[in-house]
Amino acid sequence: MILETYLHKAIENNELTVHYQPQFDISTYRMVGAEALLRWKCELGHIPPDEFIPIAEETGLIMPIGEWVIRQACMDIKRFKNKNINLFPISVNISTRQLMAPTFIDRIRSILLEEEVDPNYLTLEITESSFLYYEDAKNNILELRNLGVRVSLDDFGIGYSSLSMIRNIKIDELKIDRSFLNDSLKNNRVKSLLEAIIQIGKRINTKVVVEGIETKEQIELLSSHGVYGQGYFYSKPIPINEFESWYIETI
Ligand code: G
Ligand code: G
Ligand code: MN
Ligand code: NA
Repeated sequence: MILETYLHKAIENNELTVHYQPQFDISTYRMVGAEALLRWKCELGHIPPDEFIPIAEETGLIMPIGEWVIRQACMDIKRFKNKNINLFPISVNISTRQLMAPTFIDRIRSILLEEEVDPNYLTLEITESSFLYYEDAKNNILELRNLGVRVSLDDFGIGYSSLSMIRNIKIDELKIDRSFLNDSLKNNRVKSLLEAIIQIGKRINTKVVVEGIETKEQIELLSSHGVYGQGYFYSKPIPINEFESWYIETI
């Protein structure tokens, strides 16, 4: 597989970058956090994560690459701290294989110490597929939360056992998959379901982030629900320098 050959060299060739997409409190329009999203540009051009993340997962390259993203996010938090810029939590996507690695918790602890980052500013986004390995996932999530790191359940609602997960494990945040919002304006049943999921999050004191906000109409649908949102309506994922100038202007 040709991509794999290139991916092996991605870190040492400095081909990886992290883009940031801000998250907002929908009712107050305040920025409340950002999601780190990996980007890769090699000799073949820009390769989207949907193409290279699965390869990284199959080959095990997700271990060094995933760690590189976490460190990068922590370095960016530190950079904001050193410039006396108001801090906000940064969310990093974590593959199942990373979460399950026996060394994962230790690596996270070391990175936080080395980069002098308060664990409260790091959120790790996991998906329901991690729960195929229920016992290990549960223990690692518990340990992450004991460290002070926040845990978010990404793409919530499209897995096959969403409710059993939040029944058995305390999670800090639910990110409702963008398909729910997408269908809400054309399908009343989906809209009711979206509102009900938001209520579930609130009732169990879990932050709720609605993904894929693209229009004013969708904002209006959500504005009275006291949730957070993320999507192209606010901003697409952008490079750190662009993000920083934009953030400094808005606070
Ligand atoms: O940013 P974009 O929409 O292109 O991301 C596509 C997919 O790639 C999303 O599902 C996102 O969660 C995933 N992704 C982006 N960055 C990372 C990363 O650093 N690690 C992992 N495991 N997945 C990522
Ligand atoms: O799976 P995950 O939620 O991590 O995926 C995040 C992906 O969603 C990123 O690749 C990001 O580029 C993409 N994304 C962010 N905002 C929007 C949006 O408003 N609409 C669509 N279609 N995709 C979005
Ligand atoms: Mn995500
Ligand atoms: Na998602």
